[in-house]
Amino acid sequence: MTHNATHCLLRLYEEHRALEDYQGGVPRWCNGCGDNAILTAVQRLCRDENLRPEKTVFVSGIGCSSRFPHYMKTYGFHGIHGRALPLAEGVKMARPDLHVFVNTGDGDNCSIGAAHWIHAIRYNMNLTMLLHDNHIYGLTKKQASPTSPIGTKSNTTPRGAYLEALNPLTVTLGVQNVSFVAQAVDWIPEVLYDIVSAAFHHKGFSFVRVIQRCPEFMPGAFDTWLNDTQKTLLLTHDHGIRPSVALGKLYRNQLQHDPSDINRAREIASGEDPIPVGILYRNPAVPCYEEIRGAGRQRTPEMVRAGLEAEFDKFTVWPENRPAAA
Ligand SMILES: Cc1ncc(C[n+]2csc(CCOP(=O)(O)OP(=O)(O)O)c2C)c(N)n1
Ligand code: SF4
Ligand SMILES: [Mg+2]
Repeated sequence: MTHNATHCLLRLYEEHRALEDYQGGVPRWCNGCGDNAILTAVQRLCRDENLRPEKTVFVSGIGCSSRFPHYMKTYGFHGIHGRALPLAEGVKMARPDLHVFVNTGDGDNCSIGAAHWIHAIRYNMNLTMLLHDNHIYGLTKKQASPTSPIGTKSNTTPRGAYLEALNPLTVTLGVQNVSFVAQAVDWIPEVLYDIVSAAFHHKGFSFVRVIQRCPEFMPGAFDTWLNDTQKTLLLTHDHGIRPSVALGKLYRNQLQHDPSDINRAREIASGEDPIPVGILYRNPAVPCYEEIRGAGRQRTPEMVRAGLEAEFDKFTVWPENRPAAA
């Protein structure tokens, strides 16, 4: 065998990655925490897509769910509370060639980070966002979040949450330029994987809400859906999720939904009993901000400095003896 052929074979061998190639630190989440299922789905996706770890970034805010980047053997940025999206947008703007994922919680994204969320939808950058929605602030030990159902007893609402919960699906579907919205649950791994995969392949901002169990602070909160498969409305379509025969037999409450129909998506998103699971909306034709703005143009530090100097010069008050322009 020639040297070149050996080299090619070695490269092929090296470039086929296994699950372990994406497994970072040992997760510190509680036993039974739905975040574990989300991590598994994402690691499987990375392996199946053979993503290059050095070309993949996970960006998060603060919360139990936001510990996600530590558990991936890729690049990562464990950011500050509510700011996962602008950080991820900065990464994508500077390096559009990277695969950028965002992991955020219902508190992180829907409370302190809500303004960034709205604008991220409108900017439609090519990012995959996973909203780990356990209906509670987990890391800080049980405060009500915007998605806590009315009546939820917590440290901040000892007599029960006063307000109707915010619906992240209808919010997202209401914003200009929305291009991908899906809902998964941590306890149906097949659909969770298919949705994460569809979101990854979507060109634009893909918003995935994953209903995530928190046995520590919300025990039993999702039992209605877990105990009765009829309470789940599985959205199926040739352009959406196509469940396996076995899953189809288990989840018989199904609806053929064309994800290009935004009005129908909004109607379905409003329903909570049964809970819709699948792809609600997809429109790959919405332009991405980084393309409109020509992100990633190669600029040397000298070019950046010269551009800044020129901007500052516009506002300079020159002394009487202004030096003659060179
Ligand atoms: C500016 C700021 N305010 C408040 C906090 C405290 N804090 C940390 S995580 C968190 C809520 C996390 O909830 P969520 O995003 O739902 O994540 P989970 O732990 O449930 O995964 C809060 C309020 C903080 N770290 N920084
Ligand atoms: S507190 Fe809840 S969200 Fe946090 S790790 Fe434990 S089970 Fe998961
Ligand atoms: Mg939470």
